[in-house]
Amino acid sequence: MKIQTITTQPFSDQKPGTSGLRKLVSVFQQPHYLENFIQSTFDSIGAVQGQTLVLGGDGRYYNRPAIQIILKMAAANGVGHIKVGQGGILSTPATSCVIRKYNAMGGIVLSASHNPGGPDGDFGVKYNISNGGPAPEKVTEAIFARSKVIDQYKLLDAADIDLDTLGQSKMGDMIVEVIDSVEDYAQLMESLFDFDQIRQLITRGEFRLCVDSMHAVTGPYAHALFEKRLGAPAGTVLNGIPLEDFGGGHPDPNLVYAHDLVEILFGDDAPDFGAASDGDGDRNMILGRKFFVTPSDSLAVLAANATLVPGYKDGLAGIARSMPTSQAPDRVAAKLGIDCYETPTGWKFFGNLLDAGKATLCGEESFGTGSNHIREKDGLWAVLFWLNILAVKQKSVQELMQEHWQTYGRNYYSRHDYENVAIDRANTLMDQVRAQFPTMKGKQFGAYEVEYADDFSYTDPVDGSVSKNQGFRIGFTDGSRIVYRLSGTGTQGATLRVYLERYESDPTKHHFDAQDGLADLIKIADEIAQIRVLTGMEKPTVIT
Ligand code: VG1
Ligand code: CO
Repeated sequence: MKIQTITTQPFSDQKPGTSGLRKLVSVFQQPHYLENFIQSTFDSIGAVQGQTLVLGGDGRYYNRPAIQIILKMAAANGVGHIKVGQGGILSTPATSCVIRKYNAMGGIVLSASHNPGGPDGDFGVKYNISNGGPAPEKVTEAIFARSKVIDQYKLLDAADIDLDTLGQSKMGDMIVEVIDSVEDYAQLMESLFDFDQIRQLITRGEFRLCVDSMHAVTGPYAHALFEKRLGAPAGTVLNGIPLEDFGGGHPDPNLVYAHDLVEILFGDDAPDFGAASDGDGDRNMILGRKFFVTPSDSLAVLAANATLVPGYKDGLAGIARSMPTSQAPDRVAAKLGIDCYETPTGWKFFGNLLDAGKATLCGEESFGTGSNHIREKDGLWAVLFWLNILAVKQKSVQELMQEHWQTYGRNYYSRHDYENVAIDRANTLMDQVRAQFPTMKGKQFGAYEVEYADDFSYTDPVDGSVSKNQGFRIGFTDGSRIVYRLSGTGTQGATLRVYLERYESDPTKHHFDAQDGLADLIKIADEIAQIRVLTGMEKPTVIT
């Protein structure tokens, strides 16, 4: 078999965002586009010769052709062994699990996560390092730098691999091993949670659950875990077959896009528990009967009850949350006497804290929760964690949440997204907010007085690396906050994210809908940033 060296020209737009490189499928399908990015990756991660890599994706359109191309490039670049998920399927958390379990050098995940798929949808590529986590900024910057000057890539002239049959074969000198997509991950879950106790809860007939895989990657995992290993009735998993276009849906587990599940959980005769996950399986939404759990609260509840779960029975070293995530977990950390770290948005910033043993649980407001069991957020792990706690406590989701608020107070929280805003308008808006920083302190907005206004910058406590420009924070003297950020995962126009948070200690005021509880701050956010005027939008496109 012959190694071809193919001449190419750089593309200028291969800068990875919050989580890998995401573009329209049609962009990735341009000649040399995917190849350039993959070769830039191989050129930037250190010697790959003889190394083991993990490869898989969320099953979206272009997953299989991309895998065949990457296999041929890996073989041509001298990779020794590739573990690829059967049918090209590996969820993001499963990839992280496999990298760690087999001491691989790293892995490539083909996913644009919660972005829509299909020929007109998005595709994405992210590289994970040997700890199983997303490549840190110094690696993604090196890949981008390389992509700007690349002039050739290597490809083995070989036949496609059969991705559907388990087992090993050879491509040139490289071993290609098609692995069961679920097994390693399911074993890890069994090692962390009390499956017997969860099984008792969900098979005794009084407790019903419903898990929506949104026709994305978690289908096979959810079937294997909930229906096979835990004995939930067939039909517990909805939309459990991964489809290349996610059935035309938007695989984003929130109240807007997971509407099938929301209808069931808020309908008559609703089950006790509902959960959904995203395209690549790293996000989760938790619902009780007619009850929604805010992701920030979910992290706080898991932290407060962690010792009830076998994998965490010895307690937590610390908690980490992304900056825009509510401060509900901070209150739990304070009570437990452990540190709570505040990082920029994106899971890559948790890696060092987890590796250094400073944090055990991590979370983001964007429906992401995880722990030191892997180095990615993990949707089904969060669902199992909740079920394990409910099985021990014998309480409903709503009771558990309300008791939590009684103990810690409630952090009213919401995120308002304005999608597909013209990029220059979004930049103008951000510039105008930034221009107000010097005169903000002490300013009064209704009952709220500004305590600080800044552009969040993070110094990693482990390696000292500094990440600047991570979002604007306006903090008020009562602890309330408004945060403005532009998304780093969208592929069309700009997405403005406005994060709103207010703390309420009085238990008689914990029952409001979040939008009502935050009404004043929502107005102030518009007053400061002139959102309606500058975006031309009367209201957000998505509220979570
Ligand atoms: C969004 C979320 C962020 C998350 C990222 C990747 O990023 O806000 O919290 O880590 O998506 O999640 P942004 O830059 O668009 O706000 V996933 O499930 O797409 O890997
Ligand atoms: Co995701």
